[in-house]
Amino acid sequence: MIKKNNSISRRNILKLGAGTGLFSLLSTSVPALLTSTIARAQTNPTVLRVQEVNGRPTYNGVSPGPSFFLDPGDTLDVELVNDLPALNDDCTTNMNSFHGINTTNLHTHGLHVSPTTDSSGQFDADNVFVSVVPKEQVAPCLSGKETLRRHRTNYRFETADDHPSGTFWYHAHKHGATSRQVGRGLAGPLIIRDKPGTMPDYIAQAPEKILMIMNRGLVLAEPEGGGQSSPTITMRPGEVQRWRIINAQAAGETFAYFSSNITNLDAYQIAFDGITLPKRIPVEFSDNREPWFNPSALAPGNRMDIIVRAPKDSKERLIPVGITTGIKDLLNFNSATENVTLTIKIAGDPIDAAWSDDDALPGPALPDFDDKALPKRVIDFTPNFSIDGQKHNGTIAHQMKLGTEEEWTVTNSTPGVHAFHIHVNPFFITHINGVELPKDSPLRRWQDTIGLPFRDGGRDGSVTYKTRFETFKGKFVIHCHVLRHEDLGMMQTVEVI
Ligand SMILES: [Cu+2]
Repeated sequence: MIKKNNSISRRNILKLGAGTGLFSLLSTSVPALLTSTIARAQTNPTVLRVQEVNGRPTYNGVSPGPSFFLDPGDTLDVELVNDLPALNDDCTTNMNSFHGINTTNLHTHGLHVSPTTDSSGQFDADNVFVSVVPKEQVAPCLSGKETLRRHRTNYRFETADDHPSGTFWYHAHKHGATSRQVGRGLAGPLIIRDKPGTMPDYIAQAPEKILMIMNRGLVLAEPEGGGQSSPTITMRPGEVQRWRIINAQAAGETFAYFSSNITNLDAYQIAFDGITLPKRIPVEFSDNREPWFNPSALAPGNRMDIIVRAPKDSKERLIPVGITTGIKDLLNFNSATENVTLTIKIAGDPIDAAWSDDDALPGPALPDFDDKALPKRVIDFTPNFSIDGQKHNGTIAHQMKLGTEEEWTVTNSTPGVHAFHIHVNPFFITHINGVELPKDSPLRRWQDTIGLPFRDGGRDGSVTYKTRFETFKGKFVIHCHVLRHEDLGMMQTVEVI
């Protein structure tokens, strides 16, 4: 259920799976199994029921889960029901091991919402310390730092009227089970629509596709949930489309970057991690630089919106797009990468879709930082899946004051690759490896997740950013979004006071 905050009309609109009009160009051949699960999902869209299908967890029988479409200011109500079989595997003395694999919860990745409860205090919000155990679970054996919910819980995510519009996502975030559950499919898109009149017409009018890079490959997400792997997207010559791309992988060091040459296709990045850029930048489909230097590479957790235009004078043809995932091959660690493919099919009569040669975009709708020095804080990603030398233990590692601005440097003193993610508040990147990014660098932007350069040549890798802790007090987490690393201990509790 989604409703407006402070709505005089008390409008109470179901938006889950709405917007099918936008997706009318989607594939025509939906398998019978998928059709029946769509129908089931629509009968009670406020519920996300975690249930096994063919031995894998799903939301309402499908993976990815149904898409949520919100406007800024909307409240999203979700009842999460854990219908997985009871497993009494929680009783571990080591919380930084794979455990509690049928216990789950819900995280709204990238949203600026409360990390504790809703404003009334009655409902859970973006609180990853909540653990929803299966109905018949006898011995949850929680660590003492978690809040037990039996079988189900009600979440209420309240966004503000000025919440950034963009591509976000939701996924399970139960420590010890995150990589397994997300990797097996407990993830779905969460879109906050642009306010009318903010985006240039050629973007506002473009049909949209949501693409999720998942363990099973690249998936064209259906609004009702589920979707086609290795999809073909059909475009008429001259057609303009907006693609919202979510890197939801939880396998290995799951970076993703475009690796194919595409000729004659206009493609521009217009948003990153759900935050609109001040100007569009061309997508370099053949850019194979390291992910932290490649503006179109996606660390696990990152999202990118691109606007694409098929060539006007094109004959009917197929354009394969390779998306290479896994960073090890790129770095010559001698391990396999997979190629996740997308095919663009140019077909049909030409269309003269709205377009612009003006690169200007409305920008992030977040205040800039000025050049004044800010209090500094260093977070170090350390060996053996630890942060600041400690594995996750539930104690508060850092406290920040509400309403303050800080400069953080996140270092990586390991030779491995990690992806830093912080909940609730995004950050504005200013330096990579201690070198300030030029003012016009496409890497100088807002993100909520970033790949960390590794320790190399005797020097730690690092990323420096400015951030502000706004609106919400409470405990939340920073962690590695290589989710296996998070489960094994690479997570810290922090608190805004
Ligand atoms: Cu990591």
